[in-house]
Amino acid sequence: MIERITALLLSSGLILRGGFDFDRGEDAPAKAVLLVGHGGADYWPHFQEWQARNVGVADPLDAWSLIVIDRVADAVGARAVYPSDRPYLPFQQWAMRAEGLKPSPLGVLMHPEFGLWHAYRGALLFDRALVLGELSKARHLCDECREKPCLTGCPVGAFDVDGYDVGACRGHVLGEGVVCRRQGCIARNACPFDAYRYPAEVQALHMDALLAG
Ligand code: B12
Ligand code: SF4
Ligand code: SF4
Repeated sequence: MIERITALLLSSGLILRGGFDFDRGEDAPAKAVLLVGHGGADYWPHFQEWQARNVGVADPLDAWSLIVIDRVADAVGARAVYPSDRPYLPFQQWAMRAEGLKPSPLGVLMHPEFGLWHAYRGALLFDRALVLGELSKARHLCDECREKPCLTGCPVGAFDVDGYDVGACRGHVLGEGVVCRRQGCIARNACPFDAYRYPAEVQALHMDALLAG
């Protein structure tokens, strides 16, 4: 089934991002979950091609993700859920269990290959166990990073060791923060593990979503 899902996702640029069986007796929405997302911005040309044919659709990235991932869910007998579904589902906690990731000081999970440049577009919930096997521990790149430039990059100090000041960030991005608005978060872009960094136009779309939320 994993091969089937991988093949079904191929034409979207999205990939499977691991999964796990929920523990017996755990308060969980299903018996097992597989996460769908992207490392880097491989999905971008596929999404853009769809968007050109669907001008004016609200929340276009969410709308596109729903079409792609619902189709996969139907094909494999799963139920699809999404990061923006309310109440919010614990996508990052699931990702930590699915891929053995840990958070960066920015809150974004750090991936050993993709760095900070990855995200989740949906999840497939199964009413049966999948028995996926043991997870090997992922290398946590932040442990190897002495300077931690992500913590000093924000012009308004929205990120520090205590967390993320959403109000300060939004205020700057809506006001003087032209660089953040057009090229993405300066703090995130300061991370040296940037082989999969999203192009500026992709970062700008995510920033628009942040401002709208
Ligand atoms: C609400 C939300 C926001 C809010 C507020 C965040 C906050 N501090 O409360 C806003 C709109 C500000 C936001 C911003 C961003 N977000 Co956001 N956000 C969410 C959302 C929809 C819900 C979070 C939640 O409450 N979950 C419910 C709880 C129960 O789940 P959880 O797994 O336990 O939640 C964890 C997070 O809340 C995390 N956390 C705590 N503080 C912060 C701060 C930041 C910046 C992040 C990323 C996470 C984080 O700790 C919790 C415990 O593990 C999630 C999707 C989701 N469903 O989780 C995305 C999500 C966490 N966001 C994500 C991202 C990438 C971002 C941004 C970096 C980029 C963007 N989308 O523009 C920005 C960061 C700001 C910037 N300067 O660029 C990704 C993280 C992916 C990853 N690689 O880890 C997620 C998973 C969405 C996705 N599609 O993949 N976000
Ligand atoms: S700059 Fe260093 S500490 Fe910050 S996210 Fe990147 S690797 Fe982690
Ligand atoms: S988007 Fe700009 S203001 Fe917000 S945290 Fe990143 S660098 Fe700071």
